[in-house]
Amino acid sequence: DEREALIKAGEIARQVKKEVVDLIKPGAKLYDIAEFVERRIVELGGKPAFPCNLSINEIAAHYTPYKGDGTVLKEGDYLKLDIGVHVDGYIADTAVTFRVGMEEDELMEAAREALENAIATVRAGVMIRDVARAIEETIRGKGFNPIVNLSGHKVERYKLHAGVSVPNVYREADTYVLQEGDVFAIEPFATTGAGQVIEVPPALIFMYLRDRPVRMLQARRLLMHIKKNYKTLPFAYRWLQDFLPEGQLKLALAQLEKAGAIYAYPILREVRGGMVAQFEHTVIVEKEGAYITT
Ligand code: MET
Repeated sequence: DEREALIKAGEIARQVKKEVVDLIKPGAKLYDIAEFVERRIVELGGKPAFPCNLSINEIAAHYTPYKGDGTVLKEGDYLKLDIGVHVDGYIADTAVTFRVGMEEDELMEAAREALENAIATVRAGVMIRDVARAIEETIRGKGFNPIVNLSGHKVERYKLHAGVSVPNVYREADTYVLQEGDVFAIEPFATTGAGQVIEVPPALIFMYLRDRPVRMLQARRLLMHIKKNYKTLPFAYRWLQDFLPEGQLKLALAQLEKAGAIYAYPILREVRGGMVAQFEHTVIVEKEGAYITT
């Protein structure tokens, strides 16, 4: 059933997080890490719910390598590894931050403790703003800034972002009351910067939105391929690099985006270039607490 699939997806995510630790070292290629993560997810009986996100330093989220990407880890880098697994559409979304070749520092600790404190507030009947307050107070209490325009999110079957957000800051208006059985991805982001992200090109991650007419034959073929293979979940540019040659692929994706058939996720960078740390778990809301699936 539903809960079983959520739990299985979470177990796979947890296992892959454990295995990937050995790959995180200076000189490692982001491409190899992403391919390892996604291959292991499949070998363990799941599917990627979204491309393995590997975002370094001031990049907060939504970077995923492409074929030919030469990016390597350097000692001291803050690497956010954000993993998504689904089993029959039931999603586990989890993230950790590594400091390459170094121990956890206070910035990472702020994000990690914010996640712990946020989860400690979760139970049916609690308002989102109370979860958000725990995040904000923990991060500010350690002298860092929460990122105001990033948030956790409700998760539903084949829907990674199901409408309700869990911000990193307290806002009076966030009065949604957690319901027993709700699934939420909670993901505090702490930064040494101003606490805001901006979108920067290129987009390396996309998501199917709706069927739209497009002129280019290859774009129509691509849209059918995307819909069939990834449904309504985000997919990587990398996953399509064998489907079409680079020039055609870029043109087709641009046309599909312009037509409103797909959504493009640009890379998210801290506005002042501050370092960013993130920790994330997926939880099922219960009467007396939270069941952490990841
Ligand atoms: N887990 C991240 C998020 O929820 C990345 C998904 S891929 C766009 O936004």
